[in-house]
Amino acid sequence: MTWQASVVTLFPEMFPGPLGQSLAGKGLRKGRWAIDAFDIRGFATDRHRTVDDTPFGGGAGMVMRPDVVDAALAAAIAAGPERPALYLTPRGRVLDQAMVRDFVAGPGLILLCGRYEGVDQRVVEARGLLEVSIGDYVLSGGEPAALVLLDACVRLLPGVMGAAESGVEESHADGLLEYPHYTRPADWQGRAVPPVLLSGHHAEVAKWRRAEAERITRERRPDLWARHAGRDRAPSAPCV
Ligand code: 6GU
Repeated sequence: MTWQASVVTLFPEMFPGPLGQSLAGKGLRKGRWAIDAFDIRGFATDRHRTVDDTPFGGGAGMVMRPDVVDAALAAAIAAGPERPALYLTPRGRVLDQAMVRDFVAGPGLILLCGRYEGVDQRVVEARGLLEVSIGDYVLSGGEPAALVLLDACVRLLPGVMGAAESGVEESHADGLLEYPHYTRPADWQGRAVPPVLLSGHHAEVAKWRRAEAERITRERRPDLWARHAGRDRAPSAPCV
């Protein structure tokens, strides 16, 4: 089955963009996944092809009209199997690897990209859109966020990523950041590779890598470390 992404956007020419390159692009050409972009402007009904209007209550910027966005969403929904529909917004739930794994386990995604101040909230409610952010900073639109989210998904599809990376030993797969990597030369500018990696003792190498992954996670991401350390215990209170 082809994993299908349908993107609803004012900038359809941004897709597949970088995802047409490298392993994602190869996977696309092999039919492991597919992408179609729906131009929101094509669903405007007036002769000026208006997609936005001023916000009720006043304030800066423009808001994307619910009727126009909903018509574009309807076309995207009709273009494939029943899939989760996401609205990319900095107000959304912050994307993590567990969410990516869930998305990949399904038949694909519908991705609504906002521009301006965003989309009229009623279309988000009416279509049951899941609001997703890619991090705590602000982009000028949802399109780069959709590309990031799709990259994270597509690389996990069977037959997309190379045999070298199976996706189990990488950063975030087990809730830890990855250990550091080294290759030849063994001495470079007076800097030696950690000797254990040259020892040929596979169990010792595995132990060192595990310890490094834990140390780096503890030092750099205490938030991830706390979750990792607590994940085998039952939650003491309901998680919201
Ligand atoms: Cl999904 N959209 C925008 N516009 N900015 C963001 C974002 C999304 N995620 C982080 N920043």
